[in-house]
Amino acid sequence: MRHSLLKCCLLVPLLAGWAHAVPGPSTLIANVSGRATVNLDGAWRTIVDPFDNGKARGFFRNERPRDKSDLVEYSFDASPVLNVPGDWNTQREQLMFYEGPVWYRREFTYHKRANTRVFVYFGAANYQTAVYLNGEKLGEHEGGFTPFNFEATSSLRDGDNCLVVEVINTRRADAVPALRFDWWNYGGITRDVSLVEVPGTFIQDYFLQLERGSSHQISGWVQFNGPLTRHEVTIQIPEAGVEIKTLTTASGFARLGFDASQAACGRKPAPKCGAPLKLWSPESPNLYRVIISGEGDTVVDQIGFRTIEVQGSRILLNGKPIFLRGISMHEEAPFREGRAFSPEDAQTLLGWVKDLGCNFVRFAHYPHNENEVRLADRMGLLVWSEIPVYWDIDWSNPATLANAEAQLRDMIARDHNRAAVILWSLSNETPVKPERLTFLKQLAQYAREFDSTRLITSAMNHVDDTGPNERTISDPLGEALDVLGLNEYLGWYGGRPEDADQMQWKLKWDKPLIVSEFGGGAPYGHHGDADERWTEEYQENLFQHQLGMVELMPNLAGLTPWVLMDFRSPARMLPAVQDYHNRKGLISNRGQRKLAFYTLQKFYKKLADAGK
Ligand code: GCB
Repeated sequence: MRHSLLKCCLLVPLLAGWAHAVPGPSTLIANVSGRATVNLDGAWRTIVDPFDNGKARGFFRNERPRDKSDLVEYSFDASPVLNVPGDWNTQREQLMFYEGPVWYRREFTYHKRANTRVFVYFGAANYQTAVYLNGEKLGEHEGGFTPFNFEATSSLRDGDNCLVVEVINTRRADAVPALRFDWWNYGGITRDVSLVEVPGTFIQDYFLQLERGSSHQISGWVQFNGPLTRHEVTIQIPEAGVEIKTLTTASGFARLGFDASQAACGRKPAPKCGAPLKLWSPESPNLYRVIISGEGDTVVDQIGFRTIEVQGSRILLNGKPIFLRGISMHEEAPFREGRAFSPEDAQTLLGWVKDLGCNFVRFAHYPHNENEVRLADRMGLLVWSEIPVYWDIDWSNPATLANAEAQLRDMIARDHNRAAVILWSLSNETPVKPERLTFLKQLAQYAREFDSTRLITSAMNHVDDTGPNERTISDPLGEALDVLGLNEYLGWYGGRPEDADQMQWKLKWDKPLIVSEFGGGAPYGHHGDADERWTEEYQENLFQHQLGMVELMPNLAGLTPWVLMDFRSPARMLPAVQDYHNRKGLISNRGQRKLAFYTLQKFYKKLADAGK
């Protein structure tokens, strides 16, 4: 669990030569939407700075000429605005292909309050961010899809304040992801920004989940932040009759463990004594109101309780085998294009996932915004969540490993109380070589230390041809995973769709298998013969043959075909067909459903009717 990792991170620098690059424990404040916040979204003044002059020239000071002879060679006041949240690429035509630094400025009025600490919280900014408040640097963050926060208490003024943020989306060989990936490199402050107000000592994070295999034993922890003394902490789950009190250690950490069905027993009155927990599942996504309080701070969350395990080739949800009827999706905005960020975007996208007949969704290829995960919790959609360790990256670089670990840590820290999330994915289509295996095994170990309750997976694409029409999944990474993910594009990147009818599959491990990708591209409305590339008929035919094949694959526990909706990609240049879009969506970026949508919908209905 995370706490043991806190200790191990402190020790690691002494033990390993590269350890200077290992990040410390997450500093994220959990459940920001459940706190007092001041929203800073809206129109921010912006300066596009392709040569990164702003650092040396002190843009973070937001200067104005003091008199008419003064030289100040920039002006936020006179510069155009960009909306936050939002990528810059789709807000200004000139910025569609831009990769580089952009400076953002937001002025706001704030009235300071006694005994209140204030943090500035970013849902995400792609990719590298530096944050300055009233000319003082609060901190830097790397990684385009995970949240971060910096304490602002001592730099905040009572009255007028000025927040300046530099965001750089330049790709780098040592970054995560690195130089090549098949999605648009949307830059900017892509998710909400807020000030979070908390008491001097506050509940920074908590983790409450059913123990693996138990329908009633809840375990976890609470971590306070503030002057280090022992605190009393109270956990209440009123609808389950739970009220537990415990003391933290001197470092503000409390480990929890209680039997939820027995928690009310011994109290008077005790109407819930012995009552089983109403477990969370896709059929009944039951969320409990959970109240955590101590030292004058209170946080309220909605938490579902369920177990997720592997038994041989099967995935068990609440002790029963489940087949994951899923789809992969990008965080791409429906209808308007660009990065999705809002509750409305989430409602549209996950509404389509539900219409397909899914009980599962793969958030590819990076952690998606919290609105999506929270909605999945309420809708009863199981989630695969992934970090952007994608294709080839700088496997031997300790800083790259530390970066991937920090993204993994913060993805888990943000969502570890969401019942919907059952799988943490470490990587997508990474090449088989020893340094990559060492890297990913290390990440697998970290993931299990951060969260021992969920399953670990990766989308692999390495297969061996082990006979005529026989392929074996034998990537050595499989050994480190709980669930194997396979991306295979038979009928699109090699062979014909009909070849799937003869193909036999073998696995090196007796573990559950999710076919995490297959598909083919077709712009909506482009019709022709089933053997004509880029037609809806080709895509439909490919899905028909793929579904026939995967149904017979050994250990098949789920599917997430590629992909829910068309998305922008710099790698997809074919004029009139792609126009810089990956067209493998079952739905176009304008919301039109292609023929293959109905093929998959019919297949999932058949499975659901058969009780799968
Ligand atoms: C893949 C990748 C995905 C691509 C997709 C494609 O294997 O995982 O990111 O977009 O194939 O369309 O080729």
